[in-house]
Amino acid sequence: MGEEKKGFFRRLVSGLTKTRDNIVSGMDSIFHGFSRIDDDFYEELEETLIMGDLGVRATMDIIEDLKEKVKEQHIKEPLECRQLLIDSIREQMDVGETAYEFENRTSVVFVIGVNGVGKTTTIGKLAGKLKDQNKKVILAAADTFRAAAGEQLREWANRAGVEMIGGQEGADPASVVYDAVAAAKARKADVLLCDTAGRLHNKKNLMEELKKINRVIDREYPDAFRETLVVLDATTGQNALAQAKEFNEVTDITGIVLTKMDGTAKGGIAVAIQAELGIPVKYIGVGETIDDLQKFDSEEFVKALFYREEEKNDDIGEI
Ligand SMILES: Nc1nc2c(ncn2[C@@H]2O[C@H](COP(=O)(O)OP(=O)(O)OP(=O)(O)O)[C@@H](O)[C@H]2O)c(=O)[nH]1
Ligand SMILES: [Mg+2]
Repeated sequence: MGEEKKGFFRRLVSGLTKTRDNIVSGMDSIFHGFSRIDDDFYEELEETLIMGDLGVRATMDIIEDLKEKVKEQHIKEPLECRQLLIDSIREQMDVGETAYEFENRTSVVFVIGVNGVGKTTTIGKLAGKLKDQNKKVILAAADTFRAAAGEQLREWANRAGVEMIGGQEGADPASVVYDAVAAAKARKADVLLCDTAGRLHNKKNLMEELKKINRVIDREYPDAFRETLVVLDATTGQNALAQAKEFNEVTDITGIVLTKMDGTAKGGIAVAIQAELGIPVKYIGVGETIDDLQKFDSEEFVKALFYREEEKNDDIGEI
C-alpha cells in the first residue's frame, strides 16, 4: 500500500472500531465458544449479523452461503468459518466496479436525503475534493426552504474556494438550478453540485420537485453527465436502509453517501445497502471537516472491519 492509502486505511480501521466491537467481537466469541457447527451456531451468527445492522436479507444470504461452503469443504471446526464468513460478506457486497465518472465529465450532481443526514456538509467536502483536483466547481443552493440553508452552503463554498449560486428564501428550487446551470455554462464549470431540502422526503413532493428540476437540466444542459447521490446517516442503521429504498422508488439513484461513519456501531449498514439494493456506496463521511470524506471500497471496508490489532504488519495478509 502507498503511504496515503495506508493513512486512509488506518483511519477507516479506527473509524470502524465501534462497528467492529459490535459485530466482529460477537462473532469471534461464537467461533471460540462453539465446539461444533450446528443449528445453534448458525442461529447465533445470524443474530449477531442482524444486530450488527447487516439487514435481514443480506444476513440470510450470507448464512446460506456459509452453510454451503461448510458443506462443500467439509469444514468441522467453528473457527474455520471465520474466513468463510468474511468471504461471504465481501461477495454479498459486490456491486461491480464503482464508477466516479462524474468527476471527469461535465456533470450535474444532485444530492438528496432526509433532514439532517449531512447533505450540505457532504457537498462542501466534495467541492473541496474536486477543487483539489483542479476542477471548476459551482454549488447550487437549491434548498430554499430556510434562509440559513443557503448561508450554511455559502460557508462551505468559501471554505472550499468555489462559487455558489443561491436564491431567495422560498424561491422555486428549479429556478435556482436554472440560474446555476446558466452560470455553470458561462464559466465552463466541470461539476455543478446541487444541494436540496431535506423536507422533500415526502414522496410526492420529492417526485414532483425532481421532475421539474430534471426538466430544467434536460432542456438547458442536455449534454451534462448526471449523478444522483442519496445521503444516509449511518447512525440511524435500519432507518437508513429504509430511506434508501424509498428514494430508489422515486428516482434513479447512482450512488449512496453514508455519513457519520466515525464513531457509530452501525457501520454494518453499508453491507445491507449494497447487498440488498445493489447500489454502490460511493463515499463515506468520517467527520465534520472538509477532509472527512472518503471514497468507499468494499474490499477495504471488509478488511478494516475484520482487522485484528495483533496483525500489526501493514500488509494485513489475505483477508
Ligand atoms: N460526525 C460527523 N458529522 C457529520 C458528518 N456529516 C455531517 N455531519 C454533521 O451532521 C449535521 C447535519 O449536517 P448537514 O450537512 O447540515 O445536513 P443536511 O442533510 O444538509 O441537513 P438539512 O439541510 O437540515 O436537511 C451537522 O452538524 C454536520 O456537521 C460526518 O460524516 N460525521
Ligand atoms: Mg442542508
